[in-house]
Amino acid sequence: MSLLIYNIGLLATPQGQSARGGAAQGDIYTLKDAYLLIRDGRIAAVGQGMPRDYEGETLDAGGRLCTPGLVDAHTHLVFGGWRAHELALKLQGVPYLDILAQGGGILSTVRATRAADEEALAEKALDVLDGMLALGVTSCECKSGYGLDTEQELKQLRVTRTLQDRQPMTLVSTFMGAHALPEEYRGNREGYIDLVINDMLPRVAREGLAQYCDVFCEQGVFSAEESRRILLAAQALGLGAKIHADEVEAIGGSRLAGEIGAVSAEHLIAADDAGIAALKAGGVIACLLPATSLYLGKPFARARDMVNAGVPVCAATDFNPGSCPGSNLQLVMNLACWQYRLLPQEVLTAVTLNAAAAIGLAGEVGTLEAGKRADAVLWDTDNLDYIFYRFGQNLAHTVIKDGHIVAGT
Ligand code: IZC
Ligand code: ZN
Repeated sequence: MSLLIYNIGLLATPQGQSARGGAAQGDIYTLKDAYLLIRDGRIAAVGQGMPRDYEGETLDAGGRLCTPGLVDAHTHLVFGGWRAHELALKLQGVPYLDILAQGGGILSTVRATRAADEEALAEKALDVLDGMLALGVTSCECKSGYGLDTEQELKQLRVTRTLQDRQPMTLVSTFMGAHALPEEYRGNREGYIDLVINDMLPRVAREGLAQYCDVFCEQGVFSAEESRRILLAAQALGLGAKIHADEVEAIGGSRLAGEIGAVSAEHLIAADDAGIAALKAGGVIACLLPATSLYLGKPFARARDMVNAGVPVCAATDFNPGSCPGSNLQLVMNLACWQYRLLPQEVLTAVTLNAAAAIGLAGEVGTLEAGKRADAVLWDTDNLDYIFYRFGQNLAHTVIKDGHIVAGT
């Protein structure tokens, strides 16, 4: 099986198999009048003009821009219900953490997720994945965290596993049992942390249901010390560590991420200089979620300072029913330019190579280079700036996953 995509007006891609920070984050390789030769779902060659003696299927790119397939490194994809009933409260100024403390927010989604069967959860998630694919997203991370007991967390993770066989996108699964304290453990924090560490984590690891473990390290949710215990236990079982850090309050999450060598730290809205230095020292990728800042009416993370400090920055949607009920990574790309003041080249790396690295896929996807999986997007333009300049409609023309056209024409 081969496919030659030719007449690419501009091919633009980061290069390499690991996250890029500092000046290297904006280092994009470009090639005009390019082709992409695909064999058996992988990139066989990238070149200019036409390859010699090619016989096989072809696709005329029509002079369009071609980039790597996008990677969404942070979603809470699988859940029951929505939280539209909280909209009026939010508009009246009730803070996200107050709604949670009153038994709403995440806990509302926990009730709806527990009540849903696996097929209903899967169909709902498939619908979202379809929309993401059409926008050019070819790999995606999915967190659990709406079960909050062993069977229900495993149920959510099993749904994610079945989704891999039901649609083309590459999925990476993250266990997030420490997303909130469930209502039945109110007044018994230790009991729940013990359940996460001694019951959930070993089962998740044994059944191979997740590659990463994430914790919501936040005022009133899990403290830095509790997060440390959970993430160290996860690492001891071979899972990579991720942490929701400094989303609302800086309570030590970014410092902890650096100390334990987390793969990524998420949000970082409130991260200070010491937090940024800790990320740099620990080789942690900053996974920033600007659509959540927009939706919560919060400040935007200090992305420019992070890039300048040499921290590799990734940008993702945070798709979830509470703080970001939208899954449009193209909007995130636009926000990353205008709210973070990152350049198009830096943002392209943030949503491809650095995002791939944040979910352990940098050897496989995230760049257009020989040997990698053939995940690419042809855009409705011939230049890179355009896809960061326009916003509000889908600019992807054709989406290619593992060498197959999966969306567009
Ligand atoms: O359902 O509110 N921040 N977890 C931490 C979320 C947002 C998801 C949610
Ligand atoms: Zn999140």
